[in-house]
Amino acid sequence: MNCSTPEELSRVCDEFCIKGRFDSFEEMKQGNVNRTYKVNFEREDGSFKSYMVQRLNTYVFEHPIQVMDNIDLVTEHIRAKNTGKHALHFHHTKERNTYVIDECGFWRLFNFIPSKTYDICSDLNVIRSAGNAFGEFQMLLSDFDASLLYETIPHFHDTEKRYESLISDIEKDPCLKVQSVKEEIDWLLSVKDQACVLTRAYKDGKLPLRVTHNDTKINNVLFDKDGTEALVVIDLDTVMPGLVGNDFGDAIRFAANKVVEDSEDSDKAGINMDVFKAFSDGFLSQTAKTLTANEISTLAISCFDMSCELATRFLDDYILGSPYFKIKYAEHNLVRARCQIALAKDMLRHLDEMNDIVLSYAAKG
Ligand code: GN1
Ligand code: MG
Repeated sequence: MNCSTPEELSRVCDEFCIKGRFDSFEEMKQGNVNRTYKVNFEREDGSFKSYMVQRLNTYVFEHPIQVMDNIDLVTEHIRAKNTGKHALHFHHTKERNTYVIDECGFWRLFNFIPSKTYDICSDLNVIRSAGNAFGEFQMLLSDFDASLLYETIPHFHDTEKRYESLISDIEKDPCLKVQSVKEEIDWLLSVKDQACVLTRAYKDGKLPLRVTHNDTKINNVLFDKDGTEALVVIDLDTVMPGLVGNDFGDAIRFAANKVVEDSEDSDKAGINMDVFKAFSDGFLSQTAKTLTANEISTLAISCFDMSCELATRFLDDYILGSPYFKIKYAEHNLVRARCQIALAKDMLRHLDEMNDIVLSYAAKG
């Protein structure tokens, strides 16, 4: 059934009691798991208002109501702090639910915020602001009771478990792809110990759990229309207990890569050290005071670890026939994996330099 039709979207908006005439919609292509649409309504006074309608991927999020419960609690906590910043506003149905379930799946709706987002950006002020926004987000939740949160995707950033899944799927090889990706597999397995440093340090009791965002791609920060001021951190589906290195490392592997995440030019992938510096500056200006020495010492390696984790996930999904990440063509996940591997290799070459930068900004913060 085609769920990307004006009729279906208009029906969903109706359930959320949106007033006015459904005018038009467009699908937003950024996310790799959920489907997102901007819908435009004409109100009685002739003005237009837009909303974001999202169909949650229930293959990825098996308990979508728990996802919404988490978001409710987290946004409420942030709103109560009256930072004067934007907050995500989810609409309710007549039954006071923040979701609608129909034949197409699980829907939610939130206000559209006129804004600009970046997939890749060389403006260091923007990067610093993004670092600041993710650091601030974590600080706003530093007094939030983590035991109230569901673990929406168990073991989400457990890199060891991600490796275990890859290894077990290599053995099954359901789509007969393994032979063709031997080089990628061999490299990922050869760096397994280093890729799991962050996960191991946590399991050995050396790192505290915090409430983290867990999906800190720079396009999850909305900037104002000029593109300079960070307005709000979005995509709260994976807010869960986690490690500071998960947020820092994930942000760097996305924002500081010289090419986009799914670039076919993987030989051009690598870490842009200016972006690394600017993001570290912003992030640590917010968080340094609260971080332990162990946490600080794992930030640089966390970038390598998160790049390997994502490479493992993309490659695993490719081996399974891509049931998880949205793909635009058959080899898309393999291309993504190769790009993360090339980035990770370059990070290894810069690891000492990255560590020094982290230490210097941590000392300033
Ligand atoms: C997914 O859909 P999106 O872009 O928000 C994924 C992240 C990955 C990212 C890679 C729930 O995020 O973990 O880092 O793709 N989200 C989930 O681009 O798996
Ligand atoms: Mg996400």
